Amino acid sequence: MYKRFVIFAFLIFAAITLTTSAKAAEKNGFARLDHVTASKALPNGIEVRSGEATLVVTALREDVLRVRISATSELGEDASWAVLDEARKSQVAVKAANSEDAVGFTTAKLRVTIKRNPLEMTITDLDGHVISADLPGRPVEFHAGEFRAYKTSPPDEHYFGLGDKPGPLDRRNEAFSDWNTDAFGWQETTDPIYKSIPFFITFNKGVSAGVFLDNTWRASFDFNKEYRDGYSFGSVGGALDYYVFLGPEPKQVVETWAWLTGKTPLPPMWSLGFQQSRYSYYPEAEARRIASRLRAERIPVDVMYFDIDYQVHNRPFTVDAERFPHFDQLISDLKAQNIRTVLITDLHLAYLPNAGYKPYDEGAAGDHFIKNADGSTYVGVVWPGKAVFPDFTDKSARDWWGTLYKDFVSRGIAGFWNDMNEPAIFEVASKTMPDDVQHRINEPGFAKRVANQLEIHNVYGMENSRGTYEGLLKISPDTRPFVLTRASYAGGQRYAATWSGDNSATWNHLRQTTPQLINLGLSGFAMTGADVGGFARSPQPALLTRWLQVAAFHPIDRDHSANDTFQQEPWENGTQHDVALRREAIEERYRLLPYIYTVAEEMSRTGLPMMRPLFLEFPRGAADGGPLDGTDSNSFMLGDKLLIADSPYPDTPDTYAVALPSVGWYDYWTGATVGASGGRKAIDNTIVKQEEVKITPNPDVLPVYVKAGSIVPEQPLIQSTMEKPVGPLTLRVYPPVKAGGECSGSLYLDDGVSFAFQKGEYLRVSFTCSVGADGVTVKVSPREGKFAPWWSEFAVEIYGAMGEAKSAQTAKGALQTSFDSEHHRTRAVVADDGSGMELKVNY
Ligand code: MIG
Repeated sequence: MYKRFVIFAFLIFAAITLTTSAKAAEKNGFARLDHVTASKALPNGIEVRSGEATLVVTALREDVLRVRISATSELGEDASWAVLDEARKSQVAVKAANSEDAVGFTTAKLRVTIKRNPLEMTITDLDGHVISADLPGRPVEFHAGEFRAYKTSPPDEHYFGLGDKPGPLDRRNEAFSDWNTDAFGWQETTDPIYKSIPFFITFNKGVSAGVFLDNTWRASFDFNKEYRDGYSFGSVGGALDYYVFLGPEPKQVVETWAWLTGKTPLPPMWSLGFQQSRYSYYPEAEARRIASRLRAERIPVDVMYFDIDYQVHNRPFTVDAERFPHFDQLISDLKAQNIRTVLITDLHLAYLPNAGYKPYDEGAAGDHFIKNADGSTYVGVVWPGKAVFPDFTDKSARDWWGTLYKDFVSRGIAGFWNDMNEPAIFEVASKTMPDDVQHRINEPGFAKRVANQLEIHNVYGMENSRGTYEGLLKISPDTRPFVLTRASYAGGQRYAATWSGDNSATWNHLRQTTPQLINLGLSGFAMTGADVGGFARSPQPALLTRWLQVAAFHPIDRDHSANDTFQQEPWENGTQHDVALRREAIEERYRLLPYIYTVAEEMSRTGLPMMRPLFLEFPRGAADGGPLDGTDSNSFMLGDKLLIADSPYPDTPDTYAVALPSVGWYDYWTGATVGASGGRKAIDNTIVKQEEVKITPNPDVLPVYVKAGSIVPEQPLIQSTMEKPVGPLTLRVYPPVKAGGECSGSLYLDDGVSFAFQKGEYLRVSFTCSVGADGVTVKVSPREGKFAPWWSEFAVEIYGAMGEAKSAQTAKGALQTSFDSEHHRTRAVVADDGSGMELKVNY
């Protein structure tokens, strides 16, 4: 009894000692940067001390600043999972600007002023526009590793980004935290969900800036909740390391974000086709039934997905031979039907020692799995039951993971899907790994060390998708990989496309896709989609129809549904009329592929998202200086020419107003001019005032507009990108509404799958048009690049035509034209020999 008491007393003593030392650490970890105690000019910035604490601001470019703050005299390791080395190591010389009250510096574009007492940092452009300013009275504070920075927030400032966090497009009046979470059934108010992208864009009367907190720990953002006139960001650990960069154009901010963290690579063209998925297509006969039905229904499609049930007991990198006795034959038969396959390959490898399961055996032999604090291998329960997890922050584990794809690639699988990589763990309240599991950091540019889950969690999914992407590149160096990931971190666009996870089959979720995919694109992730029709539950026929109509204009168009729902392929659950509308929507996407692919190429070159908010194209489009995309907007742009304007209340028949920037617009379907051009009324629309069209919802027609002054390339209908279109390349010409207005377009094309485009095997053409007193002139530039087109003629369609053209000619002579009064267009077919052409149509 006495002995037991002694042991008990000792345990209590030990516990008290531990808590006291933790308290001491907390006390030591306290710092407040409230006044400048010393400062030192640096060639590329400034170093400031506030007691023990340190603040270093450096200029990476004239318009890009990095701010690093620490509670001590040490800034800590300079490494990043997100920011490219080249960008992080860039620097420009600055000019010190010190006064009695303040220290700071200027670059050619920005001014940094750090008031001495109280310490307050303000960043402005050289005209004095405030880009970022510390909130008075709220200096940066550290408490035992936690920190928070507060900034002023003018009432007319708006915030965008942070990835696909649910809620309205504008982040103002919302607070968020970053902790990658398997959020099945998430709703509009759910936070966090799968991804952590701690980057946002400020927008203030057309002046934009970017703010990026490069912190992988559980970070959080508060916009105007704690302080109506302030926003703040902080984290529970890691470094206070953030970047502030000036637009002023929002497009420049997005491009600079791409400079910092990389661009979405040019995707394989087939990934822009229609994708049919479900949890899950099995057995083999069911997969064949779906493929054949898609073809029989003449629903264009490029991809079918195989979800977890193709595997043996959900063990990644296996194929269930009972369900799929002729798996290889199936893959090649699908290919013969012009359908590629994407396989899910989750990261949780089955814990199966001595069972001949190669991923486990190899991973164990190579010591590639995550460990517990005591050094044993961490085992968590997921789909395969007990599972082990590759240590993706260890380059050798990542490289090994990449080799697991060899077999599937050689069997003809086109793409891979990394799900559950938050990482999701079953049977535990936290839904993820314990905080103290050990991740090895073994990565060029990083100090070799062990980090716990709290630090690595948010970046784990991104490194999983990186392992897949880089592995695929090694296996087939001349094939563009397609990887779809659920979890990621800032910069993850370099490795994978993404989707918004387990949404629901409700009208509100359809509505949510607009702000979610827009914010993802603004956050760097441009190749995105949402489960079309909704994942959880089953859509009403009208919802599935409208969702397929809208998603035809999303970067990724993938119909996917959960295992306990009704079948959700386009022919299911609807009348013949519904099915016809769904088919037409997908067909239109395939006709538009030349434009969509051109937009994708622009994305890969510039970092601009494919799907865009209106304010990105028209930052000064609204009369009050705010973003055009108001809280009740459900509009988005695909590239810079098409505007998709579904109702903000898509389940009601209520008439709604769409704000069209006053540049002139055409109805995509009818060709009629609308809005500011003051022309004819579109079929369903009544012009209310210059900038506004009123739309009465019509289930048959998704409102789509084309910006006046656009030339949009389209192709004849195909059923898959593996088919060559037959016929001319159509150039839809939408003349500017005012004479002398701009009019342009372009086309990019290549083989769609390889990297040959990097060696000149591509084709680029640009188009212009001009409106004169007597007609319209359309010019096509000579072809650039070595890639041979599938067409030999252009079908030029000039919209806005009021009647038959008087004549038409190119340098080679006169041409026949035809007039389509229903679509208000003149059509002429012109041979294309690659040398360019000029067509004049006289009215
Ligand atoms: O726990 O693989 O978000 O798209 O169909 C569910 C089955 C696991 C979640 C994914 C979903 C996928 C499903 N997965």
